[in-house]
Amino acid sequence: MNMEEQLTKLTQDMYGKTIEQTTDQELYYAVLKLSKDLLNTTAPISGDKKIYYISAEFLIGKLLSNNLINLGVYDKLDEVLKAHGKELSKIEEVEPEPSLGNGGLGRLAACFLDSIATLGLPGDGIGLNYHFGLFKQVFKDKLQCAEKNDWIEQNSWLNKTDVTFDISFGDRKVKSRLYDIDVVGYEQGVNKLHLFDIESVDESIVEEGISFDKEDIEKNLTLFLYPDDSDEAGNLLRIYQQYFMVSNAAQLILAEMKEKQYDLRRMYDYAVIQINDTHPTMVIPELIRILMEDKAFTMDEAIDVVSKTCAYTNHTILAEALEKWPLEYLEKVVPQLVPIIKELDKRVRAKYDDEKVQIIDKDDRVHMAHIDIHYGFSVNGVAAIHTEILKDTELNHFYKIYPEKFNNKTNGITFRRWLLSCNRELAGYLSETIGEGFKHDADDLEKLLKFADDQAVLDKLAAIKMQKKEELAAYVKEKEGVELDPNAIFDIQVKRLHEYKRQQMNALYIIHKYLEIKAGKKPSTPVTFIFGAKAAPAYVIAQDIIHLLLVMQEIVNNDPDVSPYMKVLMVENYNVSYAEKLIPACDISEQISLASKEASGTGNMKFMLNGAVTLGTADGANVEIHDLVGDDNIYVFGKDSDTVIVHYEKADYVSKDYYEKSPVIKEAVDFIVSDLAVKHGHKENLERLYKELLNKDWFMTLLDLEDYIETKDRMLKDYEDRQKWKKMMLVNIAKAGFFSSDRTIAEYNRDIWKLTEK
Ligand code: 26V
Repeated sequence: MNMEEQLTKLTQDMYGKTIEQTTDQELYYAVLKLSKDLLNTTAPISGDKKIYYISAEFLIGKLLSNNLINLGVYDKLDEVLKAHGKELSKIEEVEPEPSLGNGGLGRLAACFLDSIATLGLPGDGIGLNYHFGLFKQVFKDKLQCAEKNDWIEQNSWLNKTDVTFDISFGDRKVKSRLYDIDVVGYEQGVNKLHLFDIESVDESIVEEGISFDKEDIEKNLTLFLYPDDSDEAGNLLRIYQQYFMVSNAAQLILAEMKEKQYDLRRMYDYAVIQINDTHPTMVIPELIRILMEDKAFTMDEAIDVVSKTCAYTNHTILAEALEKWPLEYLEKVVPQLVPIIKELDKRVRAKYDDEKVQIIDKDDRVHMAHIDIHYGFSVNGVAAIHTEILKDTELNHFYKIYPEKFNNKTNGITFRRWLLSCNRELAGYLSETIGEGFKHDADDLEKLLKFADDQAVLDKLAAIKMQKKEELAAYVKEKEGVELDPNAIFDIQVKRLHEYKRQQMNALYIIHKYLEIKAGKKPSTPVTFIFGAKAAPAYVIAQDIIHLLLVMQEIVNNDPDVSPYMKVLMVENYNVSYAEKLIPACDISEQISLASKEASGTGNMKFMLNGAVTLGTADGANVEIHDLVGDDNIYVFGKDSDTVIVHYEKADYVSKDYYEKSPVIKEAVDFIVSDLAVKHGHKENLERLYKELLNKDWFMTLLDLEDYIETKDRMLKDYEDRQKWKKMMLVNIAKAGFFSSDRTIAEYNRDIWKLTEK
C-alpha cells in the first residue's frame, strides 16, 4: 500500500471517514498510528556495546514532525494531505507537548538521543514518565501562575511494556512499569527512550494549580518534574524520584546484560552509563549494592567494575545548583545505600586529606558530584570555557587528582528539529543553493560562504527571515492578542528565568529606550523585544522580573508616543513548540549571562543556525560562536569571566557604586519604582526587585549595563545597513555546522563511550 492508501484505510478504520471528512484532531491520531506502524517496522539499532543515557529530564517536544522527517516520509505525507485539502502544519498543532524538562539540560538530552540514533549508535535514554511534567505557565494580573500540563492521552507516543520492577525504599516498596518511546535516527534505525512510571500513580490527588500531598509517595512519585529550585518540602520527594529512576535503570541494564549472557565482571565492555548532571548519581552505589548482594562481587570488585562503566557530565558551576543531600534524608529514603556511600567516602578519606574532595562533609551532607568524580572514569564540561573553569577553579582539587578524567564536550543541537523541521523554507533554500549534503554532514553549511557576495542569495535569506517573522506575528496575534510589525527588528531572549541569565538587564535597556523615546529620541527602525521564560515557583526575584517585563509590556505597547517605535512581548508558557516558531523569526539573539555562569547555552546555537546575530557576553558557547564567526559577525560586550571571578573572590562588587556613578543606570533603575510603573504593577514586587538590584545584585547586572546599552544601540543601527546585516546572517548560518549534536555525540563516542559506529 502506498502512503495515500494507508492513510485512507486508517481514517476509514478509525473513524469511518475519508481523509477529507476527518478533522485535524482525528487526522493527528491517524498519522500518529501510521508513524508508529512505520517505527515498528524500522530495524532496532544493535551492537555489542551500548550507551545508557540516564537523565531526570528529556525535553523531547512534540514528536510528529521530527519522526516523519527522520523516517523520511514528511514530504510524501505533506503531499498526500495537501491533495486532500489538509495541512500537515495544522495537524502538528494538535499534538500535546510533553514537558519533561526544565530547560537546556533536558533539551540537550533530547537532541543527544536524536544524534545517537542518527549516528547508528546503540543507545537508550532512561528517565521518568512525569504525568504533568514541568508546570504550564499562565499570567494573571501580570504575575506567573502555575498549572499542570496534562500531556498523556489515550493514544500517544508512549508504548506500555510488560517490564516491571520492585523498588524498595526505607519505608515502603513500590512497583514500577516501563513505558517506551521510539527514537528514530535520521534515515536510520530505532533506539528507545525508557520512561519509568509507578503502577500506583494517582493523578487525582492534584488539587489547585500544582499542589498535592508531597508525602503520598505511592501516588505522587511520577506526577511532577521538579523545577530547578525545589523547595525544602520537595527535597525528599526528589530523592525518592532519583532513586526510583536509578534503581529501575540498574535493574534494566543488568537484565539486558543477562539476556545477552554478557559477563558482568566485564560490564564496561558492554555498557557505558552517562550520568547527566548529578540527578542520576545514586546509580553508582545502587549498582555496587546489587553486584555485591545479588552477584557475589566483593566491594573492591564492584567498585572497580562500576567505576569503569560510569561517566559524568557537569552542567553548571552555580554552587547552589550542585546537589548536596543531607545524610539524614538518604537514611530515611534509601538506607540500603548509606553504608555504601559511607564506604566510598572512607576510601576517599584514606587517600586524601583535603576536605574539599570528601564525599560526606562535616555537616553530614553528601556531595553527589564528588561520588561521580571519584567513582566514574570521565568528567566533562559542556563548552570550552566551562570545562576550563571547572578545571581551574570549581573542580580544581579534583583536576589535580584526576587530570586524565577531565574532558570537554561542547554542546550541540539536532539540525533535524532546529533547521529541517522548524525552518523548512531555509532548509529548502539551502538545499537548492549548496546541495543536500548538510543534512548528513553539518559542516557542509560552510559551502554557503561562497555566496557571501551573491546578491540573490543574500536577498533570499532576508526574504525567508521576513516570512518567518510574518508567520510568528500571525501566531502571536492569535495566541497573545498582541500585534507585531514584521518590519521591526525582532530582538529575542528566550530561556529559563534566572538572575544569572540577566533578563533584568534587558528590562533595564527597555526602560532606557522607553525614556529616550519619551524624550524625543526616536529610533529610525522600530524594534520589538520578545521574551519567553518560566521561573521556578519558589524563586521570588525571578517572579518579580517577569512582573516587571509584563508591566513594561503594558506601559510601552499602550503609549501612542512610543509603540510605533518599540514593542514588548512576554509570551505565555514558553516551551519547545514556541521556540520552534520564535527562533526562525529572530534578528537579534540575546545571550547576555554574567560571564562564567552559563555553562554553555544551546539556544544561542539554534538562533545562529537560523540566521540571527548574537548579542552576547564572553560566556559558555558564545565564546566558540565568536571564534567561528569572527569579530565582524557577533556583538560581544561586558566583563570577561576572569574579571567576574576575581570580583567574586575579592567580594568587591558593589552595585550601588555603579548606580550612583551613572545617571543612565540610575534613571533606568529608579523607573522600576516610579509612579508610572507602580500604577501598572504591584508595589511589593517592584520594590523588592529594586532593592535587590541596588543592595545585592549577586549576578552583577549593573556591572555590564552601560556596555550593553552602547553595544545594543550600535547593533540596532547596524541593522539598517541591510547589506552588512544580510552578510552577517549568512556567515552565522554557514558557521553553525560545528554546533550539530552529531558532532558532539561523535566526540562523546570517540573519547568516552567507544562504541562502534554503524
Ligand atoms: C539548577 C538549579 C538548582 C538550584 C537553584 C538554581 C539552579 C539553577 C540551575 C540549575 C540547573 C543546572 C543544570 C542545567 O540545566 N544546566 C544547563 O545545561 C545546559 C546543557 O548543558 C547548558 O547549555 C546550560 O548553560 C546550563 O545552564
